[in-house]
Amino acid sequence: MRKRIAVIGAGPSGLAVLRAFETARRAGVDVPEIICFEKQANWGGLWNYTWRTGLDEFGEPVHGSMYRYLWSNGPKECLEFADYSFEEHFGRPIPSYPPRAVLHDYIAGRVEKSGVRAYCKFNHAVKNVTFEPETNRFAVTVKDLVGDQVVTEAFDHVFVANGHFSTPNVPYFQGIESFLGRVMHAHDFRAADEFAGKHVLLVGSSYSAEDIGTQCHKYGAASVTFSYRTKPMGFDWPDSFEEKPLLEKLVGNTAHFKDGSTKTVDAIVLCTGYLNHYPFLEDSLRLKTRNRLFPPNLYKGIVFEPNPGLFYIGAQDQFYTFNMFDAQAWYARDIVLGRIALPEPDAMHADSEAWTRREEALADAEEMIDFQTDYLRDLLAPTDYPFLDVDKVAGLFKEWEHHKAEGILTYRDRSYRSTITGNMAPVHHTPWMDAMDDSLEAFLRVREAAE
Ligand code: FAD
Ligand code: NA7
Repeated sequence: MRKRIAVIGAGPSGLAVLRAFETARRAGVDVPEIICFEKQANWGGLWNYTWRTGLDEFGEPVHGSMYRYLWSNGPKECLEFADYSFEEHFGRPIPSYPPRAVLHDYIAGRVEKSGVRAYCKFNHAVKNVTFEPETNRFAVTVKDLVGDQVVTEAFDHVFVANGHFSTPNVPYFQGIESFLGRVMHAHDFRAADEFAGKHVLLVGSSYSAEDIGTQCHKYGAASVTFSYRTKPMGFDWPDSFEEKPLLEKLVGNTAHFKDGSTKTVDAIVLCTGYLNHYPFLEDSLRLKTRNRLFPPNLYKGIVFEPNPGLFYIGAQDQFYTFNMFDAQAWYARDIVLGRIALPEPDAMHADSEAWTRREEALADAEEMIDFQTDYLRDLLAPTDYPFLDVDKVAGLFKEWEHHKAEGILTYRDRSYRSTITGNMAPVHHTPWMDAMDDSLEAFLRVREAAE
């Protein structure tokens, strides 16, 4: 009987899986039947922007955490697919930091061209996954949101690709319930315009705080205050920014910080990260981890050791994104196709433990980049994924870190060389701080006019 695979989610991770199997199928390999269940109406995951927050039109939790005016926070050359360059998609080199719509177009273009839409069931939310030892198969229960029907089907493998930057981690701060202003988590942030003229407090000191803070500044916030738990971001911020230790309490609209200082603010955005959240998996199948570069009990960062028929794609914290999901998808595909043999459980665990131990000792961003680069190298070696020069990509990541340190408001004006085509990206026509229109048309059209 032909094997059946369920993929949960059609974001970049799920789409990588579809692309991996389709590439093998087109090369004449007999591949399993694949169904990708996606709860949104289209693919692209977080890159598929939604204005909604809270619950969607079907009462499902809104997946999207992306906001208007979001421009890539890393060079596109670091995430470029080895089998589909930006130049192939757009017909020419484009600048290094595209806005969200441009990246969505790129992700979608590759899968549209490879014809994998037929494998996707949109508006289908996975509700429950259990494992049946008698049949060695998974029972996947899915709700057709439009048809309002719930169906359970059997699969030999499940690929969990539901993303882990969607379910907010929301800590409590004393007095927050009495704060007379907007309080939200980054997950619900949609546009910085509402904060023009306002004093904004952002709790957290990672990517979301950094980017939402600079967005608020770009769109006219009166001041931006960050509050960190562990350490400040330490960028050379403009005068209207400050970094404070952890928020202790709110008294009315005044925030009190651990060092005894205070700041009266109009709005609070909790940039306190996300939970790896798999509410549809039975306990024995559920990965339990915080956001980290190597979650425990995942052989090669993908195979769920307690049940190796189950794969997780994109479950780790990410420097690398789209091309890492490809590397994972190709590796997992080759396990399913019998091209890569899984070792005994003890050997799998020893391997993943060595990675988690190494991760725990990482001291700074450069070491983290090297760590994830080595991880990719390990995954890529045994598969036929087209050559990806990870050493060059690692070099670009380090350049990017330096460029951010040199200017947190100007790093997006930089250009990098594609490791796939060898071509240098052109400089964008407008400095990022002045580029208020984030549409694909503006990004590409104005560029033409400027040529
Ligand atoms: P997602 O993109 O989250 O996709 C998961 C998919 O699973 C979604 O379509 C969702 O609807 C679906 N799904 C979830 N639950 C179910 C269910 N029960 N049933 C069916 N379908 C389900 N990365 C970069 O490379 N550059 C950036 O600039 C960048 N910016 C970011 C900005 C923000 C605000 C965030 C939150 C992340 C950013 N990222 C960025 C990282 C991002 O995680 C990846 O780029 C990528 O989107 C991850 O892909 P994914 O497929 O793993 O997850
Ligand atoms: P991250 O990178 O997981 O960072 C979460 C941040 O939230 C980090 O600074 C944490 O501080 C902070 N945090 C978490 N819990 C608390 C509490 N209880 N109190 C104070 N601060 C807290 O998530 P992001 O949303 O920034 O980024 C995720 C993705 O979105 C990323 O890919 C981006 O590109 C966009 P810590 O440093 O651990 O002390």
